[in-house]
Amino acid sequence: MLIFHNPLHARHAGRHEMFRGRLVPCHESPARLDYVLAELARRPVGELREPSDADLDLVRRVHRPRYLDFLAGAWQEWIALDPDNAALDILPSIWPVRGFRDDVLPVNFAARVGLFSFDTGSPITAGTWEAARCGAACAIDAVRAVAASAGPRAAMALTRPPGHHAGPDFFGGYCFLNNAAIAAEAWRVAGAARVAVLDIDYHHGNGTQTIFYERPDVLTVSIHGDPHTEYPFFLGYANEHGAGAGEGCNLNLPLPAGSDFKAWRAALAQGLHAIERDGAEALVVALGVDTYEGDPISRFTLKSDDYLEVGRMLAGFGLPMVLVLEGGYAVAEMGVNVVNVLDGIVSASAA
Ligand code: Q9C
Ligand code: ZN
Repeated sequence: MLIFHNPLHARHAGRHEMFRGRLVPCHESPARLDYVLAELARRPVGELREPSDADLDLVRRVHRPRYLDFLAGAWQEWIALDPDNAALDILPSIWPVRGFRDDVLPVNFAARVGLFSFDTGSPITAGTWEAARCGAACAIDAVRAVAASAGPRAAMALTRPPGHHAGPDFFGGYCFLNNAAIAAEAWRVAGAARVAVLDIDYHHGNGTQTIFYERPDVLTVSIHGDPHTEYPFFLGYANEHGAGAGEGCNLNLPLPAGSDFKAWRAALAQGLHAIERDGAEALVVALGVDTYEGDPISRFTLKSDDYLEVGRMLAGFGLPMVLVLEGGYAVAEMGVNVVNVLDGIVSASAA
């Protein structure tokens, strides 16, 4: 297995997210990826590679130019307001909710931070754009490797910040560029007629769903904590099936908080069955390991060994596959859980 990792990931290092009226340390930290790399050093289930530069034309097929321009320049604007801002994260303070216009582009910086965001948990820092751009490059290169005729059957984009909550022109949920969506788009451009995105992060992949909601060529499937009680609350319900030309091309499989591996595995089998019926030629897996029993912000109860079985089920499905790292906040256990998925894939493929 080829593993494209993001050497610039630590340039995105948020200090604080808002929780119940307080600024608390960010759950989404550089240490997360360092633990995965350390476990890969112990158990080399794949070959590590650095990505080339991101193909921004491809990124622009997923994200709107006005949003990319904002992300690329946000930090410079922030410190131009006040040089002392360099010691602080950018967080939003106002949003255009129902009744406001979202087609205007205010000059005011705080107004644009709010226009392009949906929560107070996703700080922009000095290196957020560079880290996110290099992460997108990992996703693109992973697809190009697998799509090549003599390529491997599976590759991984091992990166942070994660991506699946980021939409066409918004960030949130610790996500800025939607790496899984960019991977799916890269696969369409590389010639796959139909692509499926299977999102197994604990949280609904609202950004990915929104990006492809009206498109018939990309099936989006997400297994996640029921949004009646779980983040992101305002999308991810079972009755969201896609719209227009994309009607029938979105499947949400919400499970109650507290669900165990038995219930989760049944949902995975159902999701894979839907992908098989759809006729997708390629699979993008948005891999979050915040389904783990010890995750500090999530409420499923998967155990570390279960991730070996997850990998075997994905490999057994047989489609060419690119995995993209999403969430997982039990930082010290994160390496074992991610590498277990890869180990499961590699051992099943060798068998
Ligand atoms: N007090 C991903 O897993 N809210 N994002 C957490 C914790 C945000 C998760 C609140 C959760 C976002 C990629
Ligand atoms: Zn998550």
